[in-house]
Amino acid sequence: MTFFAHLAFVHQSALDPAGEHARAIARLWDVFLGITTVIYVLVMIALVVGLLRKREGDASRNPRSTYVIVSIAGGLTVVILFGLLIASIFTGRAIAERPKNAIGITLRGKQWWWQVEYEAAHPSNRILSANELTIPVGVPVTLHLHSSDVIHSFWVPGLHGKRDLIPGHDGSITLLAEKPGVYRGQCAEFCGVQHAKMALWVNAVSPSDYARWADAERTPARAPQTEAEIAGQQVFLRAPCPLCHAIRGTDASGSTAPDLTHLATRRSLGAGALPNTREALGGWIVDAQRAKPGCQMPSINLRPDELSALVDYLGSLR
Ligand code: HEC
Ligand SMILES: [Cu+2]
Repeated sequence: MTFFAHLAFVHQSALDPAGEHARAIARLWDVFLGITTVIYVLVMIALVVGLLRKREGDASRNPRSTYVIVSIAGGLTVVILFGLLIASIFTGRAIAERPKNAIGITLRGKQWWWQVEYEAAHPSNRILSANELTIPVGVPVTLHLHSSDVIHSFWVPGLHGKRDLIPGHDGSITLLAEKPGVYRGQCAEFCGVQHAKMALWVNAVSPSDYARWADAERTPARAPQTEAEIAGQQVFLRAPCPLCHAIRGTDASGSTAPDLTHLATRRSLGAGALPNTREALGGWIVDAQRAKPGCQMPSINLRPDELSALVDYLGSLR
């Protein structure tokens, strides 16, 4: 990856809000930063003035006026801290709203990736994916958070604050994207050796693009077309891959690993471990343990011709 492509791949910022909730949090941050900056500057000025006076041996001030100044400063501190407390409470309220008729998505934290399941009344309308969410702009989306193993924490700073995923405990968080864009996030609670490689992305798109995306995502995997793709599908089904992975429309229905039905539409492999390119995909399959040591996918031995066909096949799963 070039430097700038890499920068785009890893960029995320809580100071660049694009969601209603993130905006409320960023505003609170601005208030805190503004007020504490003014206080810091005033304290530094007072310190310098005090030091200069002391050096000049100014003994003319009486202890009484010092007492008054300290009392006023103490009183102001209480008032300001109280004001900041109130501002925090209001922000907490603003971001705690749970709108009805939100799109529901179940998000499961796993060591070390995110399983994404769009809820639907009929099972065949469910969308299964990994490490990437697509949501419509202006529509609330409620994520139901679960963990399959240890505590993880969902954090997409452009859209909202953090929310933990705790085993045996149902949590939720509602996102509302205000403008189209790609918002990166990551696990924000140490969850084991590959915690740092547990990123996710939220693609916010227009409602019509969202509907188109959801239709495409619901359809089973594209059938292999070329000779290489057909051979690659055979490799996939004969190798141990289906034990863990599903590709809807084939016999592969493993459920402990990312659903690969539309793998080629994702931007990363291994929750941000690698960009989703042909070379990286080949490298990941034969040696996932090198790209993400300790991850739950074994490195798999394949002949070069098998690997090439398999990568052709997986690369065609748009
Ligand atoms: C023992 C279970 C297991 C087997 C067998 C297995 N995988 Fe995986 N695979 C995983 C897990 C778990 C992950 C997620 C790892 C992570 O991101 O930490 C994964 C991730 C992947 C990814 C990245 C998906 C994404 O969206 O990030 C691809 C592609 C993949 N596997 C392909 C394969 C292929 C091809 C085979 C067979 C040659 C295979 N896997 C065999 C468990 C398995
Ligand atoms: Cu983590």
